[in-house]
Amino acid sequence: MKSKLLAASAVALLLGSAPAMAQRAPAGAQPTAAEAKAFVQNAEAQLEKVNAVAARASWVRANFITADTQWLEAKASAEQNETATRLAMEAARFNGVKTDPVTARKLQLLKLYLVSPAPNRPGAADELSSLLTKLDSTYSTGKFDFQGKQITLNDAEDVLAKSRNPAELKAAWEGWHSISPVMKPDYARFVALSNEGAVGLGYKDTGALWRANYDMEPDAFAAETDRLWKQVEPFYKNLHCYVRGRLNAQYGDAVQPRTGPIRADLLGNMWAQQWGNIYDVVQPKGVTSSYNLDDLLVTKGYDPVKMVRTGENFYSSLGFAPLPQTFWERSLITRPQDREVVCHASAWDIDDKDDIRIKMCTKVNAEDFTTIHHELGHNYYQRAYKDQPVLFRNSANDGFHEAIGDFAALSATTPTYLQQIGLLQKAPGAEEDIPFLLKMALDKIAFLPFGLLVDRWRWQVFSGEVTPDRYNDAWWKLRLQYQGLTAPGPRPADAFDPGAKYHVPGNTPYTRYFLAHIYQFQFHRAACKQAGWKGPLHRCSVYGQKEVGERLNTMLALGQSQPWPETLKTFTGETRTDASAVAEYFQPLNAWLTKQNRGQKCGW
Ligand code: X8Z
Ligand code: ZN
Repeated sequence: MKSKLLAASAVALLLGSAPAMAQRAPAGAQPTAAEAKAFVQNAEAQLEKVNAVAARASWVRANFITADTQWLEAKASAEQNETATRLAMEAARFNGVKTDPVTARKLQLLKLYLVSPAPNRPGAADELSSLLTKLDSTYSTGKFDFQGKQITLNDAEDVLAKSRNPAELKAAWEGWHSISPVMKPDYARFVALSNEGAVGLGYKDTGALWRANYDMEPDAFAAETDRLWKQVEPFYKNLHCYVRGRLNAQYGDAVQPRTGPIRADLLGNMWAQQWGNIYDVVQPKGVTSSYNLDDLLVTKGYDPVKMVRTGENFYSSLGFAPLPQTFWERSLITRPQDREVVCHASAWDIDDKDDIRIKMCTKVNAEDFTTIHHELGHNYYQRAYKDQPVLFRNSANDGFHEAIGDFAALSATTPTYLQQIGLLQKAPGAEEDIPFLLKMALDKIAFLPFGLLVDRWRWQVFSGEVTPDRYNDAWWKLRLQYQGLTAPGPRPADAFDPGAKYHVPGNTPYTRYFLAHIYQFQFHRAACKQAGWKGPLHRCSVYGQKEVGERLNTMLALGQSQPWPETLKTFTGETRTDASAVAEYFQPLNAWLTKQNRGQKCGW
């Protein structure tokens, strides 16, 4: 299945079609460049057909989870998988043929089209698709008993964000993690099938297939992520050290010791991936923030639709056309009470024309204000590249797709902007830089190790280095190594904690978010420069900057038509992923944290 978080995939109907048969060369003869070109054209037409069905089946299942919609999605997605896998295999016929560069790139991308290609044998695609639909549905309908009531992930997330009672936090955390052990056998079976499919396409395993989609060798990409992590690790360690000290002050040694790892349920988020919700606990002593975006949204009477309208308005200010009427008619913006849905936020492109939608169970708070900008970023990207050929209708690499909306939110959460749109009476001055940057770092810097480790775990699982009996131990080894975290208590023998994070049962690669947390600052720095901004990076907002919008759209419209470094260059002038913009943005905070941590034994 293609990544549903961005676009519901394509499925090919192929009924009776004989793909590129007419152009096939006689046995033994080397196919020609013209035949290769005709083959990809035909392949794109087939993909478009299957996608049209799979996208709608996925949308319906995600908006109405029943046994029947799961059956329909699995069937459509199996057809899509079979088609794309068959086409990728057929493409091998043109290995070594000297084609034009566009055709060569498309042949390459055809092999990378699916997140998990199915093995090429009868029944395998059906089995793989059914497993994925079931895993995703199990996650999305997960509930557990909490204080005598059955609660959902949405409810549990509120507890994690707001409660300051460690026993309650632990219960909500452990409760949610009780929904995933049942997934483990299905996940192990899925890994085996997906690997078999990846090997059939010439990759070592599914992890290698995922790492192959960055215009470089898979091993070179893994090394790139190591290099980037080394760039940002010192900032994370500094933040970890400071936050641990404040948690110790709040909860005492018995709950959060002054040294060693942090207890994962104390950080305001179910996965401890963004820590902004505990700002009140860790805020700098003696400096108060004059505003709180959670409260402003509520007191100014924002509702979920108004939050989305506000997001749209930000993009319109950059010159992007308004969202289509169908966006408002077809999107799911709040959690329905009468049926089961996939609440994990996503952006959809149903027809590669203008049927773009979001699906999220929006709450009126700062986190979802940012998430709305994030999702809309996907939609504007999808719309920008819709006129590219099918195989180029994607972001430059998947990190770009995740970075666009976050880039917008970097401007759209500045006090200056909040004041411009009337949410905030008076924008604070430089005296509130540290509180502002700390809040941002709790989300953006805290995220980095998590963004890295989810796929570090999956890479090990797909390669066979970690077998099912070690799934959970390997997960916590990485949680400790990268994030410096520990579970709130001993884990049960059957625990499958990776399954309690959406993207694992949802089979969505995760390194993209790690990359996005670096790209968004590169984009922000470049955009602020284009806008002639001279002040500190964290105070810059590009709201209303049409020229920035135009240049952004130019980059987005390129889709995946060329190697991503060239695309990056069109907007930033840079050709490498580079965390120096992260460093620049957070420089004042990092210096402040270093001072706060003086005398502390940092690390774990
Ligand atoms: O999954 C998402 C988006 C949809 S692409 C809401 N994000 C990651 C997550 O929630 O784990 C955005 C930040 C990281
Ligand atoms: Zn996203």
